[in-house]
Amino acid sequence: MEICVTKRALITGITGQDGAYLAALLLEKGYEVHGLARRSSSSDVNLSRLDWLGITKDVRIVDGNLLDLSGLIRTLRDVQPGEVYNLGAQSFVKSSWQQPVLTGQVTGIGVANVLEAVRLELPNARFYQASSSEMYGLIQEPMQSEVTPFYPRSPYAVAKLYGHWLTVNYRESFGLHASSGILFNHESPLRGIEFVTRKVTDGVARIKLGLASELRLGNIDAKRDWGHSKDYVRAMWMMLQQDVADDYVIATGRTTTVRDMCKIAFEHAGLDIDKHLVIDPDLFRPAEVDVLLGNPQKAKDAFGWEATITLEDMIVEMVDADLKRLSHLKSV
Ligand code: NDP
Ligand code: GDR
Repeated sequence: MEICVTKRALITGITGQDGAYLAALLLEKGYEVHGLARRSSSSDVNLSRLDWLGITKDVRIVDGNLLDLSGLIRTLRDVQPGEVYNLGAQSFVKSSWQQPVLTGQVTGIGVANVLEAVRLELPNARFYQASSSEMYGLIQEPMQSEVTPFYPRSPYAVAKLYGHWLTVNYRESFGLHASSGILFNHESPLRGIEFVTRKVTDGVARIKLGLASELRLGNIDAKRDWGHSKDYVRAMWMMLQQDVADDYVIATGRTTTVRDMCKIAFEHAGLDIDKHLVIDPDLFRPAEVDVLLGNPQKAKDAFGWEATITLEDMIVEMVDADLKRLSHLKSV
């Protein structure tokens, strides 16, 4: 294992899925890890994912918000990180139609705030932006790479596109070491319950335990290129270890329908999908991204990154984790 004792990182969005896995990876590598997190009225900060990974006590939480530029500047001044990972966002695509302005502010302008704070306070720090395959949207090409044109299909994707191009622009305008990772969907047992993989694995676990009888989904013909968050946070770190900053697609190179992903979960639990899956028109989106399939060749050539965890293994891990999590509620 590589140890770099002098390295210090700041992660925005540390309480989210990727923030937690990235924090664990950096701690393993000997980093001092600081995480920006916002407080809520019910708890100081949502530490449940860091708790799940057993790393809460090893991470230093800084109170802050992506909307507050002065707070970000002060945080960078106090923490002096060598690497800044901007993972914070309103990240649920469907919510972005309900909250387009908030999504624009947090997911778009939030990037400008972090980039400004880096430019003004720590221009030598390395910066990572969490860009998204959603930016491709209504794509024209069968496989998406760094040179595929973008056509965003949701307020979320429009906001991400702003953050992506601003990252490119700050690299070109000010010489910042700023990289944008165009990451395709990635999941884990720490995935938010509103996203389709976790909704499915949680739903299957509930049906198996007798706590529910059906699972309601929207468009199950949509296709996604799904990988595991653990693999994808490794790519973020690798990007910032390169001498020259650049943009990279991170994907598995395989696409699967929501329907086939569901089948893996139902089969693992020994359940008949046809008896439980219900299609609910209310769950369809105002505009859909029908198919995503990424080409990660550039990242493989530049720093040897490849996905190591298959969709099947990941869904099985997620179903088992949800069964364990819910077992105390089992109906008798
Ligand atoms: P999550 O939704 O799990 O985490 C989002 C994080 O952002 C949470 O820590 C949340 O904090 C924080 N956050 C939200 N609003 C603010 C704010 N105003 N100020 C500070 N922090 C805020 O997302 P993931 O971990 O799945 O994704 C990480 C990043 O990668 C996101 O930017 C996402 O858009 C992007 N991405 C994700 C992909 C995926 O498949 N997972 C693929 C491509 C890109 P809180 O806990 O308080 O809500
Ligand atoms: P996505 O992920 O929108 O791709 O964004 P999500 O899991 O929400 O949807 C994937 C596909 O499944 C279809 N679907 C459903 N989705 C949800 N959430 N709930 C349902 O009931 C349902 N039924 C069908 C959706 O229509 C869609 O086609 C994720 C987020 O993590 C973004 O932040 C990230 O940028 C992209 O992945 C890459």
